[in-house]
Amino acid sequence: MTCGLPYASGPMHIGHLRTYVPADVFVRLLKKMQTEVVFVCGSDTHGTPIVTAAEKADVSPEEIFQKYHKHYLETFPKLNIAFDNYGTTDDPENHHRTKQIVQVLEDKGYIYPKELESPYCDNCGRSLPDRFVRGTCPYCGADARGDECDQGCGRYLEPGEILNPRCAICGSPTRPVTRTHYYFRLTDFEDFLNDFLNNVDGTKNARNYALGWVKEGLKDWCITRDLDWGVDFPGDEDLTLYVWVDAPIHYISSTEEWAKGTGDPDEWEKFWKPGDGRIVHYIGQDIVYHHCIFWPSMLKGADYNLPDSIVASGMVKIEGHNFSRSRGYVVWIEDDYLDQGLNPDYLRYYIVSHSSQTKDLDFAWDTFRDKVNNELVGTFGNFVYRALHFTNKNFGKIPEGETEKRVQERIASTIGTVKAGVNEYELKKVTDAIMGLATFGNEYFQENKPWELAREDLEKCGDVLYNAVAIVRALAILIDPIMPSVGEKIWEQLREETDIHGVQLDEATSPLEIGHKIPKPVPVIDKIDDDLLEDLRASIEARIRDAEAAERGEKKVTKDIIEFEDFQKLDLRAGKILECERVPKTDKLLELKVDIGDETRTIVTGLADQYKPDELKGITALFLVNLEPKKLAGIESQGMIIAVEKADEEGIWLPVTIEGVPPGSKAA
Ligand code: B3M
Ligand code: ZN
Repeated sequence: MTCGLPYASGPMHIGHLRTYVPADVFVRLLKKMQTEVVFVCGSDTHGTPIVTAAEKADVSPEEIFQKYHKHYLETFPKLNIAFDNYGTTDDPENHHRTKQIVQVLEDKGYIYPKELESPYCDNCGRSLPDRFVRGTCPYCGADARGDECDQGCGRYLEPGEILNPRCAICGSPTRPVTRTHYYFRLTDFEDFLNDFLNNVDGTKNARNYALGWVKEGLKDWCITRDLDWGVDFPGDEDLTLYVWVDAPIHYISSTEEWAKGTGDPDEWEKFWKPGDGRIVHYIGQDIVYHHCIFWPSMLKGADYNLPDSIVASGMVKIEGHNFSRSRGYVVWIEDDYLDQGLNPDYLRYYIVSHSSQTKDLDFAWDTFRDKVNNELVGTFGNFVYRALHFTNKNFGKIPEGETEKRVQERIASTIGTVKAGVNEYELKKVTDAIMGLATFGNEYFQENKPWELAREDLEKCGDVLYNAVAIVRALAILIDPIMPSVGEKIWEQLREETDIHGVQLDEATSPLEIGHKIPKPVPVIDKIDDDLLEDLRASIEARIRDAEAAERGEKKVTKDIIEFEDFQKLDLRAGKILECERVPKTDKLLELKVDIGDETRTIVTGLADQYKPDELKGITALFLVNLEPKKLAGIESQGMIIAVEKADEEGIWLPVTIEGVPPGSKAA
């Protein structure tokens, strides 16, 4: 069982969880259905997504991926997402496995060299693979990135295919350069893919899109890039492999890493070498092409086991809008959710219960509150609490009783529906069935009125509560894969001694142990506080407003919060301008000699269009004196004058003057 690998180039957001949460729930359910599962994933560390992020942050690709790899490694467990192995595509195992597979493909004649004309930016002095280039999609006309029509039809684009290419970094038009690249004979696999796709299990969206692409006709696939960062192409050390070659191969090498930990390093083969092992891929809808076209062909060509199922999840919307980091329609898992003290299991429940696997998932904070407060607290938590509370109050233990036929049948049919949901990769069916059982429990309780029976017929009361506790116990087992912390809490209140995560679904129909102690219960789910919800909504609204303003070219209303410690790093001082002269051959620059107390600094400022040198000479103003020195028109500026831009007159700057203060006086 695998999940699409997150690029280790930015923090986790709700878009990631659209795949990881259902996948984790699915694994936990399979484990409760007597299936041996190994769940692997890892950070995607190669390709232009990492290189562009590293350049933006002015660090090495290694530094950026290590930072975010650590973030993912630490954050998944906080969401109760439990991989059996989580590595990186830069691990030695992955370099090794990738080279092995490419070598086999090469030996079998599936790889050949061909001249490719691809864009080069003279301004940046580099060739422009994948995300380094933008242009027009040749299929739908939308603005697209080099290897993917990300804003239009979503198609994978081959290098050289994009029209009107421009450099994504500096915007310059590009020049075509020719170089030998290496191609994978994808066209040899058309018949195979037709057959494979017609038989692969999983969701229809994956299969049908992919069949459509095969029908349109495939092109051979360029698998090398003119990029320093990645897995070296074995045939030409100046080239690296396209990230989509080594990324899915990590599914295999991550399983190898897992196998090493089990003490039997060959264990991975039982999944990946042809045999009885079944491979299930959970992916986002935007990477169907890579998983349904490239990947099975590579596996087939190199004699590995083929995927049994490909499950593609729909995309995420935020408050009704398409998910977009740049437009502010995003929920960051750490800042917006975990750091707010919200229980990860409530988000897990939202994701799997709100919409079906292949549909878009709309996340809205109001819906979140309603789902938690009504479904989880009102229906589920309320029943569990009432059943345990009445049992504890009247008996303190599980009373004499027997499961009624209709209760037994209802629990059994719920288990049946849950299993059907698993087989159909439709977890909404699973949560609907579980909530249905909780509703049944509430109705059973209301009908039988144990609070009246407690006075009138204690034996009958015991019988009813026995049945109610049987439903509670079943609910604990069933909810555990979706909300592990809630399953654990109920288990604890039932004073069960086993580990609930190991309990099989079928055990939900076992008879109860009469006389087993039932302590005073505590609610297993907490309501979402209205004030917190207001804060969350307000923060997302502010983010969207800022993003809209930025799009219109306006400045943010307020800037991001900085730590006090960061503020303290600023050395702000009164400085007296001793000399002031125009910098020759420039329109705006003035060169100042500034007395800052213990020394005289040269500071260059861009105020010449507003002040004559004489107007500034002699004044005392506020200066930042520990700013990194910077050369302006050949003169090193060793600080910055602080000035304010008038709110009503754009471009009019007034130095912050502090007359009468001795130079060197510090501001804080
Ligand atoms: N790293 C992330 C994405 O395109 C990409 C997935 C790789 S899965 C082998 O969603
Ligand atoms: Zn397109």
